[in-house]
Amino acid sequence: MYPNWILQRSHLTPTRIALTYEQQSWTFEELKIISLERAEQLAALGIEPKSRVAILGPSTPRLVIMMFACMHLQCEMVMLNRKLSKVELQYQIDDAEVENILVDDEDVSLLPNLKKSLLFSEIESTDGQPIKVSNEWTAEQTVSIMYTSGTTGVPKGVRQTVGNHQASAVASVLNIGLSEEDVWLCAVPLFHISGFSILVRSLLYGNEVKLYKKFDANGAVTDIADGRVTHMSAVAVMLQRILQGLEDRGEEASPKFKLILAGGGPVPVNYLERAHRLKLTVSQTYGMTETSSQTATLSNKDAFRKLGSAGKPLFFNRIKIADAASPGTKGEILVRGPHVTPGYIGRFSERSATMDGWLHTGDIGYLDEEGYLYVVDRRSDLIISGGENIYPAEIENVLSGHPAVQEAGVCAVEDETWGQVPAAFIVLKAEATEDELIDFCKERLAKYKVPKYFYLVTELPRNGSNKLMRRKLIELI
Ligand code: S0N
Ligand code: AMP
Ligand code: MG
Ligand code: MG
Ligand code: MG
Repeated sequence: MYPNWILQRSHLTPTRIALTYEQQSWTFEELKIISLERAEQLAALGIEPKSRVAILGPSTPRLVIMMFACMHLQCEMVMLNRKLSKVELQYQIDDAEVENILVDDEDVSLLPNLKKSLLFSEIESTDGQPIKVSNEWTAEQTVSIMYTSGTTGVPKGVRQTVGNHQASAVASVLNIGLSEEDVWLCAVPLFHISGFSILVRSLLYGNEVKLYKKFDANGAVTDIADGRVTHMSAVAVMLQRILQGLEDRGEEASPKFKLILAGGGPVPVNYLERAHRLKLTVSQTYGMTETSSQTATLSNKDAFRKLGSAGKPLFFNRIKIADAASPGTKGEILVRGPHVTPGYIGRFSERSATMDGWLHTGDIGYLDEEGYLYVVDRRSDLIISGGENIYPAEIENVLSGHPAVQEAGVCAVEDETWGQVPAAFIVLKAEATEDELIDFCKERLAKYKVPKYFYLVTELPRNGSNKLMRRKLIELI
């Protein structure tokens, strides 16, 4: 039996603080009451139980309540990334065949069309219709759907079920531990699993979430130095800004602060060393959308002894390196466990996410003699900029659509701020300026995907079978 997490948590610890945002807080019981009311309002507006809805909005309590309301209705929530272009959002909305789009008033202008959308303000001012909310869920039920691209550049909607999320949250706490005073700072987007998994953990553990509308290094440094929060999830660029902030202020992490869970891409070892000097525990984690967050996480006590490692697989999970006969051998990272997605929706719904029960991540890594995972290279050609994934093919597909472009190749360039940024190599067949190409990309791609560098070349490096060799592009600079 899987309980409705919101009802169960409110039943167990009604008066504990669940959520804090700016100067306001809500207990679990308050969140339950408001989210049930919101569910009745959604029902009155025709949102059917178990239907698929897309949700778009900044990280505020309004969004959290809307998500919880959808969870009461057992809807499948397609989490839309606010940074995407209208063209990219349109693709996801079409592919997911959502029945409704719920949008925060603040984000209306980000949406491609308004036909099926409902504003948060409309929902909030509607008279509710009584509904029967189930206090039991099933493991197989899809809670959330997040789009993630593949090597072809075509995004796939990944299902994250009740069973996936619950296994992930339980495995996390078996590694990290829990106390009643724990407060998790959420400054990563709720549309990513990095952020949404914080809400799930809060419901299962009964701990407070301090929510930021957007990442603010200054605020995070204060919260960490004062011990106002005990945990935080971050990507490398956020960690760098926090370290800089602590160093500039001459402060250290409070002894009450327990750890920063750092993931979504590699973390430079030098950040980990700086963190150690600032008494800031950083646990690297290896996880992804397809695994509803962490698969392996370094435990606090190993944080320095195994510097650079993403830790051991969490309790229910297994990690295997393809074709590795002995420790230290590099190969593709394969993952198995109850947190692994059952598969995709939309045009990829027929495709299984696993082979022989293993998720083939495409990432390259090795396990040391003690079974600690080291991730050495990411999945084929994937570019990670500030924790956001970019597949070269997404950009190449767009650029090839420009009338003056004969062909295009994209690869990663190391970047001081973002870790990596995309660079485009272009063979022109007619005249076009860089500004024209940038504008063309901006209309079709999220801003962080627009190449930071454009190089005009006479041909692209290809192998004998005419396949683009992206790793050779960098040599053309
Ligand atoms: C790093 C962030 C916060 C940077 O955003 P910031 O500073 O707020 O930027 P803006 O003010 O919005 O914009 C300013 C300019 O910067 C550009 N820009 C913004 N972000 C990027 C970017 N990523 N790359 C390149 N450029 C960027 C804007 O376009 C703007 O440009 P101008 O000035 O020209 O207009 C922000 O990027 C951020 O929030 N990143 C993190 C996203 C994230 O959470 N990723 C993780 C996704 N992966 C997963 O969820 C799986 C792993 C996972 O679950 C996990 C990950 C981390 C920790 C824990 C876990 C876990 O397992 O639980
Ligand atoms: P996403 O699809 O946004 O969930 O991103 C997951 C991808 O981020 C993984 O497949 C890896 O390529 C990369 N990644 C996550 N954690 C780490 C890590 N600790 N070290 C290196 N790369 C990572
Ligand atoms: Mg992805
Ligand atoms: Mg900023
Ligand atoms: Mg983002």
